[in-house]
Amino acid sequence: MTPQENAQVSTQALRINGDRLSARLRELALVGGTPDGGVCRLALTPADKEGRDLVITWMRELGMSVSIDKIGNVMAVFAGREEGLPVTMGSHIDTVATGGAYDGNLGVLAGLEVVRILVDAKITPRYPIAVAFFTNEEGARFAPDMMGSGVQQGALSLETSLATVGIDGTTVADDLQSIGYAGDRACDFRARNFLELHIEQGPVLERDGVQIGAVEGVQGISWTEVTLHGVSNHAGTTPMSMRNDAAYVAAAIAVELRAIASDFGEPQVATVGSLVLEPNLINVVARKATLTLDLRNTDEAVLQKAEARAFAFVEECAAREGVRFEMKTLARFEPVTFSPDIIGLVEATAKELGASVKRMPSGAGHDAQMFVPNCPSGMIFVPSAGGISHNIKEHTDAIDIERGANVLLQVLLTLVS
Ligand code: HGY
Ligand code: MN
Ligand code: MN
Repeated sequence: MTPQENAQVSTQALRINGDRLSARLRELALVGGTPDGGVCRLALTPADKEGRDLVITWMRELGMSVSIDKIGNVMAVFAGREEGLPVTMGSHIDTVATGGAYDGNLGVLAGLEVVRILVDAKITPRYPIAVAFFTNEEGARFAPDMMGSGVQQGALSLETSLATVGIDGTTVADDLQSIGYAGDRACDFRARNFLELHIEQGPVLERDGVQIGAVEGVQGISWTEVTLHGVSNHAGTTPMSMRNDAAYVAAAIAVELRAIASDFGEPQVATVGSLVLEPNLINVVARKATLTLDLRNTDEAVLQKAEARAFAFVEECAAREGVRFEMKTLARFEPVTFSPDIIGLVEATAKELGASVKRMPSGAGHDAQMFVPNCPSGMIFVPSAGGISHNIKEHTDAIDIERGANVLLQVLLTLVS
C-alpha cells in the first residue's frame, strides 16, 4: 500500500476518547451551573465569559491559534500541510436560562476532542481544521438567535446586531465589551466545510431506536414580539363590556397559535414562550401585555400562511377588545437544506461505524444553517433522552456522545484528507 493508503487505513481506525469528552462536558457544565443541576450561561453574561475563557484555554492547549471577531465569535485553527480555508467544526456554548450540558457544548467540545486525537496521533491534516463557537446562538437575551454566526456568514448586519437591546435593557455591544470579547477581527471567517454535532433536542431518534441523525436541513423560524396596550381598571367594578384587557388578548393569541398548529398539522409548531403583564396584579385589569410568537415550519410557503393567520388574529382580536398593538419581527430565517454530499457522508460514515442512522430535519435552529450559503455544511444528531431540551433534565447517554463524536471524527478526516 502507498503511504497515503496506509495513512487512510490508520486514520479509519482512530476513535475519540469518550470518557475524556464526557468529563469535559461535565466540567464546562459547572460554569453557570444552577442548584437544580441545570446550566444557565446566557449569552454575554459573566458566566458566558467564564465558559468562553475555559474553552479558549482548551483550544490553546492543543496549539491552535485563536481569533475573536467583532461580534465575539471565537475561531481556533489547527494548521494543515496546505494553506486554505479550514474544515470547521463548531456550535455554541451559550445556553438558555434552563439549559443543560449538551446543547451546543457538545459540538464545540467534540471538535476539540477530534483535534486532540490528531495531535496525539501526530497527524497533520492536508487542510487546516478549525473549531469555533459563536456568539448568542440561543437568542434568549438578544434576538435573533444564531446572531454571531449569522453576522459572520453574512445573514445579519454587524451594526444592527451590536446595537440590539436585550431583555435586560443592555446592548450587545456594551455586554461584549464588559465580558472582554469585543474582538478586533472582521467578521470575515470562512470555512471549506462546516460540520456541527448536536443533540437532536427532540423525540425522533429515541422513538425510532436510531443512533445517529444525518440532518437534511433546518426548518424556517419566525419570531415576533407583540405589545398590547389596554387600559388598567378595577377587576371588581369594571363591567366586562367596558374593559380593554391586554391580558385577555394575549391569552387569546396563545390559544389561536395552538389552533394554527393543530389546523396546519405537523411539522407546524407555534409557541408563546414569553408573556409579561403590567401591572401584573390580581385585582387590576392589565394595561399592557408583551408576548413573543415563535412559529416554525419546514415549508416556507406554509410558514408564511401561519404568520398571516396569526398576525390577522392579533389585529382582529385587539380591535374587538379596543386594545392598541405593535408587532416587531425579532427573527426570520427561511428553511435551509444541507449539502447532499455532507448528508450522504454522514450517513455512510455512521453505517461504516456500525451505527443505525436516519435522515431527518432539524426542528431547532443551529449555527450550521448560517454556513449553508457559503460552503458545504451539515449536521450530525445524537439522541436526546425523552426528547427533552432547553430543560435542566436535558440528557444524552455517554455512549451516544462517543458514537456521535466518532462519526464527526471520521467525517472530518474524510474532508481533510
Ligand atoms: O431557538 C432555537 O431553535 C435555537 O435553540 N436557538
Ligand atoms: Mn443549540
Ligand atoms: Mn438551544
